[in-house]
Amino acid sequence: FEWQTIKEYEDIRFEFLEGIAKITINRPEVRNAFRPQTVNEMSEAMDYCREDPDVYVVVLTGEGDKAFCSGGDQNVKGIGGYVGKDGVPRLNVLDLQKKIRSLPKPVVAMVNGFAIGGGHVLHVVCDLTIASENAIFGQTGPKVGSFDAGFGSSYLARHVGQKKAREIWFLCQQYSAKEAEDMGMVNKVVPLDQLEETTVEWCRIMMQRSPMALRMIKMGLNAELDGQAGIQELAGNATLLYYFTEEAQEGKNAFLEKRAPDFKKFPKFP
Ligand code: 2NE
Repeated sequence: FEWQTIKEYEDIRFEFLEGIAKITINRPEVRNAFRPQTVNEMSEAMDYCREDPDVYVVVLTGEGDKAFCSGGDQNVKGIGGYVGKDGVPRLNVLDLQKKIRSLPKPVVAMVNGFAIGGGHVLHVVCDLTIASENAIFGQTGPKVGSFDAGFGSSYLARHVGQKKAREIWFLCQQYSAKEAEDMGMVNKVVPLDQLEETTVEWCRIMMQRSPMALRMIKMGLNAELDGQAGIQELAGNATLLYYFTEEAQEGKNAFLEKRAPDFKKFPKFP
């Protein structure tokens, strides 16, 4: 595939192909672990994907054939979080998780190797996961002095069930792609040399579907789990659709024309 660079970054590659934006964590020397800068760059790329009408689907992956992402970069873990160039400890990956979840377009994790720790959580929060046969999944938090009791646990439990989620976190063992698929946290497993081809094929299929329908389904599935924040997002999308109606336009026009609105003429569906 001939991916075109959207923007040059230090820690990630950000590329485009036929409506698909691909974000590749590009730190293979640390198994694609993220530092605050990596997360900031991914966040900016996600914002671009949200705003650009030419982007239909986002793919998240890691450079090389060894790792998708190995979580937070332990070399820069300070007290209170991961320390960036500004010297401030942060856990800014939590904001990125929320961005992936609320992006009104499908996000696909293309897992090409280890998805471990915070890297495992990143695939969990993506809408779909396609993995290569060599991919390995797992949590390490309780082994290395960390944990993610947010999406990394509760949303994971929605995929694999409470017992398995507790096993994954309490034992910190590694699981093959096949085991991850059997548990329900991976959609499809393919040989490594077919990973990108399959991912692009799935993206092309989704791009033939109605973007608004996919958007509403994503928001509805989120809303069931996300409480008031989830309802707020689903409601925002309902408002967006309402603005398309003549009924909504009548309200605004009446205000601007300094007259009483006439809502009686609009149909009331059963
Ligand atoms: C990923 C894994 C299983 C790979 O193992 P292997 O045997 O294939 O590679 P190796 O030799 O362990 O790693 C290769 C190089 O990458 C570095 C290693 O230190 C090593 O460096 P050199 O010895 O070649 O210099 N590396 C790998 N992962 C790194 C990391 N996360 N940070 C810094 N350097 C890393 C194996 O490497 C592994 O288990 N890695 C650690 C996974 C881990 O514990 N991640 C942090 C979990 S906590 C977290 O991510 C988190 C959270 O819990 C809550 C909020 C936010 C983040």
